[in-house]
Amino acid sequence: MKKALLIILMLTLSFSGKTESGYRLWLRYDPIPNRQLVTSYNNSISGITLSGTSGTISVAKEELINGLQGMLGRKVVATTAVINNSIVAGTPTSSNIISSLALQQQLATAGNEGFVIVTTKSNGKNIIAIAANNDVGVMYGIFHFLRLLQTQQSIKALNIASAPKIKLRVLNHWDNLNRHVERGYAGASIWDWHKLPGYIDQRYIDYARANASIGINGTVLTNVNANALVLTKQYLEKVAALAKVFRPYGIKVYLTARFSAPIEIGKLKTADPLDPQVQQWWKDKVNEIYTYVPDFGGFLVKANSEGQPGPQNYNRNHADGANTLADAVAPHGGIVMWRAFVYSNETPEDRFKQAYNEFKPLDGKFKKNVLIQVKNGPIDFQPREPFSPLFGAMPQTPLMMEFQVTQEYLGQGTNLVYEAPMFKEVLDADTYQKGKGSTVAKVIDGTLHDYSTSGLAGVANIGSDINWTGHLFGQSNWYALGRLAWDHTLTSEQIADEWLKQTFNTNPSFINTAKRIMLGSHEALVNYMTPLGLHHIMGTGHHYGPAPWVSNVGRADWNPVYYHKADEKGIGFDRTNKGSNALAQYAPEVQKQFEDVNTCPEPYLLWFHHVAWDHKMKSGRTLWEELCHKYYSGVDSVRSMQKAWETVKPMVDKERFEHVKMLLAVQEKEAVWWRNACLLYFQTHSKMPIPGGYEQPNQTLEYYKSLSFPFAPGNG
Ligand code: GCV
Repeated sequence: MKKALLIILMLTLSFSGKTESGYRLWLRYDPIPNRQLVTSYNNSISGITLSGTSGTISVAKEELINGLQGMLGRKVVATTAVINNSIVAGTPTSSNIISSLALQQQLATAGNEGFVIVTTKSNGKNIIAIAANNDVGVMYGIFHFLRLLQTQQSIKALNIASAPKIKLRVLNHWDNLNRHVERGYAGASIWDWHKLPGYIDQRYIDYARANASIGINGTVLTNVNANALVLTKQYLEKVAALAKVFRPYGIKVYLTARFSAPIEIGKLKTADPLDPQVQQWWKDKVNEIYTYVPDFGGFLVKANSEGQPGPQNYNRNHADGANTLADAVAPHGGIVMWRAFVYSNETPEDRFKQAYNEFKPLDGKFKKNVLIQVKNGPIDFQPREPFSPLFGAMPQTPLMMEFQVTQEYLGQGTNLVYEAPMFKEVLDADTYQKGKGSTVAKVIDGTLHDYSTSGLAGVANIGSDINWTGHLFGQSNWYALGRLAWDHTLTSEQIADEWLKQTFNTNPSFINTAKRIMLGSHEALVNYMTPLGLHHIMGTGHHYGPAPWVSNVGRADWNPVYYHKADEKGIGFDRTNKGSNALAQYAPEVQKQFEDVNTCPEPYLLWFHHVAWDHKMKSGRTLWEELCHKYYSGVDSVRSMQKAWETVKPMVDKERFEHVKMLLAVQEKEAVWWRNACLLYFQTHSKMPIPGGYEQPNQTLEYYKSLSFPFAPGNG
C-alpha cells in the first residue's frame, strides 16, 4: 500500500510541471504506471549480475540500476552470484554464464558493438541474458533493454539480436571556441572551454549517456569553420578531459583540422600538403594529440569551401590534402572525414554540380582511412533536396552522409519539424549505381561497394538550453539520427513512437496525436517554405525567414533569385540538358525520373525545371494555383498541429505543454509570414491573383522586405 502511494506521489510530482524542463531527454525512467506490467517486470527481474571490470561496464551497471529503480519504484542490487529471475550481462570472456549459453551464432553477427538479448535458462535459473562480444556491446544491449521497459514492452520471451549497420555514427558540433554555435538555436555551446579541463559539467556525462543510448559513437567537438587553436596544448588538455568523460560510453572524440594550422600555429611558411615539412608537422601534431587522447578518432575537414583554406591554395587537390592528414593519423588507427561541401564563385557553374565535378575524378585516389563526407543535398540542407549525385558516383571511396539535425533551413529553433521522414526519403532514394535497389543507405552503410568502413554524421542541434535542443521536439531529431545510423531500416513512425513513449508517456491517445503531428510536420514545413522543389530562398546570412527577392549579395549563388529564377514566363531552375544539365550527374534511370516536366515528381519539379505559370499540374490546377495551394496548405497544417496539441493538454505536464504550445503559435506566425511574403513576391512575376477563397495577405510585399533581424541566432 505504502509503495503504491509512493508511486502515485511520484507520478503526481512528475505531472506537476515543476520539474519537466526536458533536461532528462528520453532517459527519464519514471515509474511505470501500469501495475500489472510492473508486476510482470518484477517477476523477471529479481536481481542483476554484470560481468566485466571496465569503465563501460561500470557506467552500464549504474544506468541499469538507476533505470530499473526509477521505473520499478524499488531498490535494485547487483549481485555476483546469479539468482533466479535475473538479468545477466556480459561477454563470453567476462562471464561464464554468458559463455555457457548457446549464443555463438547470434554473437557471430553482433560484431564489435552489437548485442543479443534472450530470455533463457542457466543452471535451472530463469534469466534474461544481455550478451555481446565487447563491453560496449553489453552497454548498448542494456540501453536497448531499458528502452523496452520505457516503451512498456513485454520482456517475457526476448530473442533480439542487433548490430549497427553503420560503423561511424557521429555528431558534428559547429561549436566555436568562444561558445558561439554556428547554426545553433539552443543557446551557447555545451563545451565550456574556459572551465575545462578542471570543471566537468554534469551535462557532459548526460550528453554521453544520451548518445550512448542511441548508439552514437563519435563526436566532433569543433566547428568545420575551424580554429587551429584547438590543436594547441592549452586546448588539447581540455579535449582530453572531455574524451575521458566520453570514453566509457564508447564515444570517440574527433576534431576539425584547419588546413592552414601548420602556418598559424606551426609557424611554417606554407601548408602545402605535399611539402615534406608540412607532412612532418601534421605527423608530429597528431602524435602529440594521441599523447593527450590515446583513442583520438581523427579529423573532420572543410577545405577550400566558403573561404576555408585547403590544398587548392597550393594547386593541390582534395585527395592530396586528405591523404596528408590520413597518413598522419593512420599509425594510430585514426580516420579523416573530408567534406565534399565545396563550391566556387569563380566557376560559373550551377552550384548543384560543383561537388560532383571536383570529387568524382578523385574516386579511388584517397587513402584507406579517408571517408568523404557528403552533405545531404547537392546544394545545402534544404527542406527537400534530391539526393547528392555523388552517392551514385564514387564506388571506390567510402562516402559518409552528413545530415543536418540543427534546423538551419528548417525553422531553426522555433518550428516543430520531425526530420526522420526527410532522412528516410534520402536514405531510401535509389542511385541505380549497380542497378535497381542501389539505395543511398546501401552506399553509406558500405554494403553496395563492400567498403570496410562506413559513416553517418549529423550536425548537432545541442546547446546550453535546459532542454538541450531549444525546441523540445528537436530532441526527436537527435534521437532519430542515432537510431537511423544504427539501423536505417527503422521507420520514421517506429522512431517517433519510441521517442514519444520515452520522452512523454505511453498513453495511446497521446501517442497517436503526437505522432500524427510529428509525421506530418516536415511536409508542412516544405509546403509553407519551399514547395514543389523551390530551394534556398531564405534570408541572407542568418537564413531566418523568407527573402526570395534578394539579388544583391556578392556571390551569385548566395542570392535566392539564382535558385528560383522566377520571371514572367515561369519559375524554377532548369537542370535538364536544355539547362545546366546537372541531371547528367545521375544514373540514366534517375535522369529518366526527373527529366520530363510532365512526369517529374512534383515535390522536385522546380529543382529541375523552369515551369510555365500556367503549366497544368496533376491536380488539374495551374502551377501558380498549385503553388498557392501548397503555401496555404502548409499554414493549414500548422493550424491543425496547434489544434491537435490542444487535445493532449490533459496528458502532458504543464511546462512542456506550454512550451510546445507557445512555439506552435510562433510557428504559425512564421508559416503565414513565409506564405504571404513568397506569394506576394512570386506574384510580381506571375501577375496572377491569389485565388479567391484563400485568406489574403494582411501585409504588403514592401513590409515583408523591410523586416530585418540583425541578431538572429546562429549566424556564422
Ligand atoms: C559551417 C552553410 C551554412 C554555414 C556552414 C556551411 C558548411 O553554408 O550556412 O554556416 O558552415 O554550410 O556546411 O560548411
